[in-house]
Amino acid sequence: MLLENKVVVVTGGSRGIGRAIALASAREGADVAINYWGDNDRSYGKASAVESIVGEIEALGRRAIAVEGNVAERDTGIELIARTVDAFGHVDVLSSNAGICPFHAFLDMPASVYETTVAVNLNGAFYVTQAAANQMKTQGTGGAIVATSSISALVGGGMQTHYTPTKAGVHSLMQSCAIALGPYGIRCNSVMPGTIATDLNADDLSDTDKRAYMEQRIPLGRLGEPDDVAQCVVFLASDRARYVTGASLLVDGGLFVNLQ
Ligand code: RM4
Repeated sequence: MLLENKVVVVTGGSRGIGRAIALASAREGADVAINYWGDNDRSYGKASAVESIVGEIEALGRRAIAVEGNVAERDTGIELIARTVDAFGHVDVLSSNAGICPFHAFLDMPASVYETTVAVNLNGAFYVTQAAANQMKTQGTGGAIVATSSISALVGGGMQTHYTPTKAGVHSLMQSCAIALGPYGIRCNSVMPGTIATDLNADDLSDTDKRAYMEQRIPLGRLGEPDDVAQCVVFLASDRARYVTGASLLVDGGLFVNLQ
């Protein structure tokens, strides 16, 4: 078990990639604290997304708590870590995963769309990372922080002018935190998912031409699945990556390198 008896905190952990990270962590022996913001997703049957992910983790014999909060607000990260320590006694891993991508044209983008995307994706990552790192420093036994950046940290999107800078910022945040936190034995890395089929891009990919275009651009021939990313997060969080910090791992089926 790669995360035996570890305590893993996952922001945006009730759906999409975050849900897969929470489940993969539990399968590898971790107890999990899930942050979420809003719980109106009924695609998991009668139970809400939060109820169902907590139930799935507990069915694996691991413990789970769910803490609601908007990561864009600094106190959310502080409260999330405090609730985790209250429940499980310590924090070993942070998956800073929460993010939004409301596709929108650049020229008429309202300030609210831009500012909310920056607040959730970048400010949120900063605040939660800071809260987790302070707890890990206090514990004195190191830790691992894995942020969900994106292929979009490296390349652009015409409908993502607000979004791609935040993912580049998350990538850079991990690089700088690797330096700042290395002395405490805290490793900081990012994953860079390509096009992963989640509710984040369900509307965008409901355009069958767009979906077909993306699929044919990917050398492995398929869109990614949330667990494709979660497995890489588990690796970076685990002791197998004990000498890896400040790194980023593309999880994109070869999309980034595929010019022709
Ligand atoms: C990713 C990448 C994908 C998009 C999602 C929402 O960073 O840009 O193509 O579908 O964001």
